[in-house]
Amino acid sequence: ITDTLDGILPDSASVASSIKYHTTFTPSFSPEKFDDSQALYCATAESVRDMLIINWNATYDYYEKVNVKQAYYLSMEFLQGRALLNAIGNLELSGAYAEALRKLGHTLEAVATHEPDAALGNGGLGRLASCFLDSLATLNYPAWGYGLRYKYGLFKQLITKDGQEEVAESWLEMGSPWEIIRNDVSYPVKFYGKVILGQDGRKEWVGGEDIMAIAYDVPIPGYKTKTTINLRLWSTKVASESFDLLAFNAGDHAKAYEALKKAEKICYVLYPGDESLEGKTLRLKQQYTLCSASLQDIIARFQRRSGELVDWKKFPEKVAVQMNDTHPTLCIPELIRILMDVKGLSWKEAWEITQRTVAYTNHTVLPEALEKWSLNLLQELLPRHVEIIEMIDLELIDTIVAEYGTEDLELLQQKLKEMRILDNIELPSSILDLLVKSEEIPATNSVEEDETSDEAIESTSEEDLSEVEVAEETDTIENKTAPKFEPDPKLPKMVRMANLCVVGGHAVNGVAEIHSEIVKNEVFNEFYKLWPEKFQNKTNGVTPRRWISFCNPELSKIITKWTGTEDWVINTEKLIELQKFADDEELQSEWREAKRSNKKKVVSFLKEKTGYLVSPDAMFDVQVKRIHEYKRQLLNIMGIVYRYKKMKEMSPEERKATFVPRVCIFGGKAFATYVQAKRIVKFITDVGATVNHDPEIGDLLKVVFVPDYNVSVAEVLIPGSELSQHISTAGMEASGTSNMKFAMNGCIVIGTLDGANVEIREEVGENNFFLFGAKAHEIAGLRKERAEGKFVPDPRFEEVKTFVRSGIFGPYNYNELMGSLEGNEGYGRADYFLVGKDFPGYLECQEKVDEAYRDQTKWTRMSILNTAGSSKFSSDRTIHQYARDIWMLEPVVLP
Ligand code: 26R
Repeated sequence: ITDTLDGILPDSASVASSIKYHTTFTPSFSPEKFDDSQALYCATAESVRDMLIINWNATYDYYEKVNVKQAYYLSMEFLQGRALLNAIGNLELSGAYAEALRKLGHTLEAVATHEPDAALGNGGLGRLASCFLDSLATLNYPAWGYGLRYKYGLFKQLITKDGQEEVAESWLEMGSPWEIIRNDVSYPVKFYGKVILGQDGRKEWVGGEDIMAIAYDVPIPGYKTKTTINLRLWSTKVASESFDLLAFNAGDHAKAYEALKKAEKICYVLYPGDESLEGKTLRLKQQYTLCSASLQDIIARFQRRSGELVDWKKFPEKVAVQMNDTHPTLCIPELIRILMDVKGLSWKEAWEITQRTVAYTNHTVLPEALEKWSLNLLQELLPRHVEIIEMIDLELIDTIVAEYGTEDLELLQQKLKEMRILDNIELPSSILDLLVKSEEIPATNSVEEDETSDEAIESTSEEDLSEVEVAEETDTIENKTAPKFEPDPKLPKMVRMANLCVVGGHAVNGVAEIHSEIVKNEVFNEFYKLWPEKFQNKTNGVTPRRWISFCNPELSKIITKWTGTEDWVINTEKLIELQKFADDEELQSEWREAKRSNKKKVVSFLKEKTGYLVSPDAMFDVQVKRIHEYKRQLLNIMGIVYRYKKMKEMSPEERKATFVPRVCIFGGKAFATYVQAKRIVKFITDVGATVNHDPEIGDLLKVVFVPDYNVSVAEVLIPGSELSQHISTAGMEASGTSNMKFAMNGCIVIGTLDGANVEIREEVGENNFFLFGAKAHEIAGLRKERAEGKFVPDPRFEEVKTFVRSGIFGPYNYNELMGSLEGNEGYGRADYFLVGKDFPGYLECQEKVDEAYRDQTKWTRMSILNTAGSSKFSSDRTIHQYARDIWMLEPVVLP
């Protein structure tokens, strides 16, 4: 294996001897288990790790030596999945490893299945981060990921008779061969305490609670390159001085243990429940730990590489920090804090450096997912950061006042209300003074106004306030001279993290064209008007290594044959070549054969996981993604119920003539406290239980819910799917990334004009995409129409709801679920997601799908054209754009 040091790829004999070496000398399992393929997995992984370490070190040393500019991708989620086949594939050692294991009496595929998924993420955002790391390494960009090393990844989903149940997933139980603990890389992270004025007039944050963050490095190999970058994950432990040895020795073990637990629990789970104050505090501690440890590390590296002369102004020339959504927003005040309080820079210098360094990606426009933190909680936990956030807010207020002037105070008030970082928090008195003076009102009045501006506001009673409101409504002249820039004491004081990101960063991007338009024109429109140059689009992408080459070797072989090169794995433009052969009979038959073979793998997989045996002759129709109302799994299952009902009404002959046999596959996790999503899971499994056991239906329709959907399940399902559903209410799915993976693997999308669907349809051609549904710009009007009672549902929709309510799918009460699709009082938002509105269009579109599938030549052509048209959706393209437009980063190839 050490041959790798000289750039020589080991052959199968040296691979086999390395594996044997590790079965003996890597003591993470007992020797009597030599033959166990679990143990063999560990030894195989260890032998791969050796090579990764060699390449990791070479990459790191070179970056140190030439002092490169580095990008840092900060993310609360990395959804890595399994690493073994990916690493072996990237190292171009698939052949050698397969052969070595064969000699040892095993297969590489079987050995690989012993690896637990590293599920340190929820869904799209986390998987995107992992695809980005693969592209960064492959394209030789000096970049690192920073995240948290959660002890329990995302929960494991069990499907029981009650629907979804969650159990802890302890992915580290067997240890992870892919991580390297760095006991020498650790940083203190502080919470609580207070701010004092220290020496040199600098602010100092003292007291409070200290923990330590320790680095675990996960090597990320690039494809066909020596470049191996780093995913640095922080784990937390007690700072040794916080361990109460005195108490422990006095026998008060519980007390001594307290600090220990407090520190360690920060990295227990991803997204701990945040309904309680404890939960909220824990989440904030997680976010701050990620930001603080990563920035201390980045700054230490910058300083070390700078040598004797540290020029802080050069920091943005050496460092780019990308915030993956708002979760790492605290980077902004943390960087400023370190630069000012620790390094002694001025506010102006620190603020400028920070803005030039950080950038923000938005991944959702759902209002409930736009993070806000309570000012009180932040104040308590991070007092110095709140001071800094107040300074940033003040800068912003100045900008807004400069932009809109003080002529029209109502306009100004409205702008401040919409844009400020601090929500529902009094304006600083200096600004209030200015506003009052600008109105040239009598001095006496001005004094009064001044008094109410600060502390006095807190004591304003509710009656006073309602008077104010009345006065405002009447819009009198007095009102114009004394507008109320006062907070509402009934509402909590909050910090809007997204606003902080937009103000504190030099770039803001959405993740698909339509989403970036919504970001500019709706969500952050006020900021867009102020700084149009900050706003960008970076359409998401996925790595073609994991998502075609490694998960679909059969299709890959065909692609290589027909494009005449393996280059498409790194240069997906080559896929376009396939267009020429879309009607070629030979390609068509090879293409169908590969799909069929992948479908057979899905058949055995489903049998093993669910007990259902499905026919590979049926169309495989798949919707796998997080369960969410906006993603409309309900629309899909309501369509299936309609299909089932129609089948039941027909004679066997008519049934066969009308419908193409389908296997409808669902998968996805519902957030543990998301009641409506869990009802949807239950509903799907109940429909499956009825339909799948109906002898009249047989293979014409099967409905299967795959439990515990994750990256490795996706790697089996996607290559074996034919139709894939991306049917969110238009305007609500920021991008979607599995839609890209499906298209690459020759699955045809049925979808709305939402997220990246829009661009996929453009690329693969509208004839090769099944489109339906309301458009994003129509949604608001449609919701209004509904609210006014003007919406008349399609009789087929009413028919399905009645059918469901009849109890045909078992004793569970579906009233609430069906009610959410109506305007019923008490059921909330009156089909907010417009399932009823899009239902008829969806049914008609599904009829077209059946029709297309009957003509297998036509279908195969569509399938080929999907793969051929998916070249844009490689994360390599996305990463090049980030590097060029946001990070100003150049590739660095190791000598
Ligand atoms: C902390 C909490 C408020 C929270 C909100 C939202 C935590 C996590 C999320 C996940 C969101 C941001 C997410 O995963 N968004 C998805 O990002 C993908 C990658 O850009 C998109 O493809 C996908 O459309 C979007 O939903």
